[in-house]
Amino acid sequence: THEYAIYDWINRTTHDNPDTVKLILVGSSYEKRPLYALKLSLNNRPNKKAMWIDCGIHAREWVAPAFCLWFVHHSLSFYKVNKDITHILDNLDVYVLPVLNPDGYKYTWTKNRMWRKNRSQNNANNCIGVDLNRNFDANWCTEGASHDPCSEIYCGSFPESEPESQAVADFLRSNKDLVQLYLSIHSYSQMLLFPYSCTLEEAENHSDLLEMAQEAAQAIRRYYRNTYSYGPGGKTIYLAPGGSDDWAYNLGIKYSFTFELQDRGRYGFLLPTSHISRACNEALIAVKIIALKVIEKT
Ligand code: 0X9
Ligand code: ZN
Repeated sequence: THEYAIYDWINRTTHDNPDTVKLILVGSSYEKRPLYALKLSLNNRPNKKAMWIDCGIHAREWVAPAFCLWFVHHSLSFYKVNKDITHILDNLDVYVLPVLNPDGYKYTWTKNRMWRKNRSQNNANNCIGVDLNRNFDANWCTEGASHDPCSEIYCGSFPESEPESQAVADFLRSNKDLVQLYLSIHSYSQMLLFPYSCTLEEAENHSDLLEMAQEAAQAIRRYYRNTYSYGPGGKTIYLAPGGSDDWAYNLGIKYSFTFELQDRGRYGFLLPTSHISRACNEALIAVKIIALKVIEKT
C-alpha cells in the first residue's frame, strides 16, 4: 500500500467511524507531508488511560505500516467480538501513527527500496537523511549512532532536530500522564525489545518488562510456531542510542517496547505480500498480551 493508498485508508476509516476514530495531526514531515495519528476511543469511560503505537519510522520496513493499519482494522472489527481487544479498548484509548517517516516511505516506493532514514537535507554535505531512531534525546549520539551525515545511523545535528521525531516527542510530552504503553513497530528479525538500548544498564522495572516480553514471545510460539527473541535492546541486538523507545521510557512511560516483525532474514525488508497477514497476526497477539498486562499493572 503506497503513500496515497495509506492516506486514503486513513481518511476513509476516520470518515466511516465518526464516533470512535478521531484524526489527529501530530505534525508534518520535512517535505511537509502530514503526520496523522488515529485515536481509537471505543467507549467513553471517564479517566481512560491510553497507549501509543507508531509504525514506519524506518522507511524500508514496509510490514510496519501494514501492522498499524491491521491493528486499527482489528480493533474496529472485533470490539465486542473478541474478548481481549474488547478489554483493551474498554480500558485504553489507542493512538496509532501508521507512517512516522512518510518522506522516506515515499522514497522507497519511487527511488530506492532500501532507504532507511528520513529525507532532510544537510547543507554542509551532500548526504541526505537522519536516522529518526537515533534522533531522540536518550544518550543521544553516543556509541551506536554516528555524527556522519552519510551514515545510515546518522543521529542528526541535535536531539529532535527532525520534524518527525519532534512531532512524536511533543505529542508524548503533552500526553505523558495519559500514555501508559509505548510501542514502536519495525522489521525485521523477530524480536521484542525493551529499554535500554542506549546503555547496558538495566531499566528500573526490568523484570516486569522481561516477563511481559517473554509471555508475548511464548504466545507467538504457541499459536504461530514462530520464534521471537526478546530482551533489553542493548544486550539483545546492539547499543543504539537516541531511540524513541528509550526516550519514551525516560519520559515516564514505563512500558515501552520496540517490535521487530518478520522475518529473520530470508526476505528481510522485502517480505512477500503473502506473509503479511501472518506477520501482523502474530504481532497482534504480542501487542494484546502486553497491553492486557499493562492494564492489570496500572
Ligand atoms: O536499530 C534500530 O533502530 C532498530 N533495529 S532496525 O533494524 N529496525 O533498524 C532497533 C531499535 C531498538 N531500540 C533502540 N535502539 N532504542
Ligand atoms: Zn527499524
